[in-house]
Amino acid sequence: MTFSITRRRLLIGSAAGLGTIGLTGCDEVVQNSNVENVLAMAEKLTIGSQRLLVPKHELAREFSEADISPIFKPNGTSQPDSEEYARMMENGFADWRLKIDGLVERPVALSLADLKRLPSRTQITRHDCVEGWSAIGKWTGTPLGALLQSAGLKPGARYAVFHCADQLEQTLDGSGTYYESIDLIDAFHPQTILAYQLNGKDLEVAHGAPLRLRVERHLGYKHAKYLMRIEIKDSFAELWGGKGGFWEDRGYEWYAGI
Ligand SMILES: Nc1nc2c(c(=O)[nH]1)N[C@H]1C(S)=C(S)[C@@H](COP(=O)(O)O)O[C@H]1N2
Ligand SMILES: [Mo]
Repeated sequence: MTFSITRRRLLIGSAAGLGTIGLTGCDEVVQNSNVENVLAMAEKLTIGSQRLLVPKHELAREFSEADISPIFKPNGTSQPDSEEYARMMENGFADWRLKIDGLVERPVALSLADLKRLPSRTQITRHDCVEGWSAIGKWTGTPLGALLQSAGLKPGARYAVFHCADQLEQTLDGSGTYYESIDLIDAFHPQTILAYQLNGKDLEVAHGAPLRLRVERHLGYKHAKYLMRIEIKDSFAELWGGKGGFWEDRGYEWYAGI
């Protein structure tokens, strides 16, 4: 059962290749000292006031099919306006690739079909936007932890940065591009998934097609849509406004725990 898998078990055994991603059998893989270092660092991150209040792997509430909202309001970008995105959309995202790079042993570029072949998780959760609305939806996607485990974290890895396809603000230097970041504790949380389905259907463009982050226990703006690249970093201080996200650079909290 997925819930019983601890972060330690997920982190140990990063030597596995993509084909062998599975949420069992980690114990058979030789322990990797780099990964143990990462674990030690990640442990330190728990020393935040919110983290002392919320056990790190406590699950967000999950609902039943009957609770699913009839309408899930799209918010923020409802369609990235770049030509590149339009071209990918036209052929059903067959040419889209999710890059995972930065502080990883094995950078990868995954197609939607690759992601769909991997073990998935489905969860019915409530999305809370700071603008004052909520909606319950059923999300299906690939657990992020398993992907990072497969890519292999390098020493110094502390954050996953999500680069999106949309520019929410048109600026010449690209600083208006939507991006987000989470720490490794949230990256390895069992409900943190890269979702390609909402309510049993491929994601609509308005909800972030072809892939968006679900990081339950966090406010809506952390759930980056239109994912293009996940960059593993030791710090986000040098990136754009330095606060770890498009909205964070404009004053929102980085740790948007609910
Ligand atoms: N790339 C991108 N991701 C984004 C946004 C956005 O504008 N661009 N808006 C955020 C906000 S504020 C919310 S509430 C949710 C909305 O998700 P939805 O459109 O599926 O309802 O996406 C978040 N992720
Ligand atoms: Mo939001």
